[in-house]
Amino acid sequence: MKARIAAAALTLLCFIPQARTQDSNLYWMKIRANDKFQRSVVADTGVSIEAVREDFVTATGTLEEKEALEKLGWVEVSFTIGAEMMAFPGQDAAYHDYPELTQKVQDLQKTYPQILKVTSIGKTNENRDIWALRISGNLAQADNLPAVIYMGGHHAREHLSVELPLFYAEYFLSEYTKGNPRIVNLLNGRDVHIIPAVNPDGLEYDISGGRYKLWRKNRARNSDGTFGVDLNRNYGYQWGTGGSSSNPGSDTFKGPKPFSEPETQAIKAYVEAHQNISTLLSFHTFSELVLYPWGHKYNGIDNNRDFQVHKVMAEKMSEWNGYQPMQSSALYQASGDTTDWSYGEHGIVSFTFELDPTNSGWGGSDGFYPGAGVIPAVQQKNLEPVLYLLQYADNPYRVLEFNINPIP
Ligand code: 0X9
Ligand code: ZN
Repeated sequence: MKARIAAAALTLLCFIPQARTQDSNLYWMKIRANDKFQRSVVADTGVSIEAVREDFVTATGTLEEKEALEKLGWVEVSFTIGAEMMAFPGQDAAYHDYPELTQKVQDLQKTYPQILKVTSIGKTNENRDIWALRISGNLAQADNLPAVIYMGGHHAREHLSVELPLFYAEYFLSEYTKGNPRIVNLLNGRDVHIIPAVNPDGLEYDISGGRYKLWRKNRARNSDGTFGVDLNRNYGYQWGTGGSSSNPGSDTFKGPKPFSEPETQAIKAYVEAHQNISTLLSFHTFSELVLYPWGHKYNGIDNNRDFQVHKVMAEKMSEWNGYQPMQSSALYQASGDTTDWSYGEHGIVSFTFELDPTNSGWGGSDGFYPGAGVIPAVQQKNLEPVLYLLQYADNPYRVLEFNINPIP
């Protein structure tokens, strides 16, 4: 028996994947496996085992993984998981999976071509487009207008963080078109960038098989056979200086080098190409916090004006959403996050929101899946902070004029 397992393992080890296939389908499989050793061989291919029975398992995996198992002759049944099976667990259907997000973005482009330009800013490991929406009342001149960038979905399981930027995109577009004077005035003088899902591979993996997986990272294939890099540890400012892991299997794996990942490379290139960006907001979940740099060290930002502008804006935004404002490292030290890089490298006034719920209300990891019922209220309570960052993008330091007492 052991010899057979060793042979099977060897066959798998010798299976050299062909050049990356364009097939990004996910496959459901019933796989013959009689004991824990055979199940480990199955798991080692990278498939996600969903159910274990006496003499078989069910699992989901990629074409490559399916082919590896077929070589062993262990696959009894397989079929492609269709779009409807990739969707969120039933009760959370209001959240957007990646096909729905793509459809939504394309629909918005068709409805609002005068004020919206949708682009793909890069491809993920699994060949998905990372969508960026650029919105302005003056798209032709947008490069010369003050700009803000909103992002969501760095972390796979933080689905609420995708629903906010997507909602604000539609809110801006529809309110502008309806003639809401506040939004018309703002958008005529601003350039808005929205990247609702930075990590679409992770998003899809987290919901694949109709069951949440508490997945955090992207879906990079690491050198040791594990999957995923923590995108919020992969940005290249003071990368790897604390609060991130060198172990590829860790949930906070920083990656083999700064900006090793297609997702962070795409954000880097996009921000560098839009030098007019002056304010940034990266949505995460959960804990109800408004965070600002630094994250990689306990000291505050040295430049007092820069420190003050972050502190004052964070405190102002907290009045609207009721979240707690604090320096990121006061939560915990972590290097390689988005906002340390965007402020440290580009001087962008940068915030991370940890959305609802609080730790106390839900406890444990349930907080990543608060249900669809919370979506509208969280979108509403964060609307004023979002508009505030848009309004002050022309010169965020204006907020200091009426907040800092003159030196006597
Ligand atoms: O750890 C993170 O990346 C963020 N929290 S989450 O639960 N969404 O994973 C917080 C990032 C804040 N930055 C630092 N603490 N450096
Ligand atoms: Zn997060």
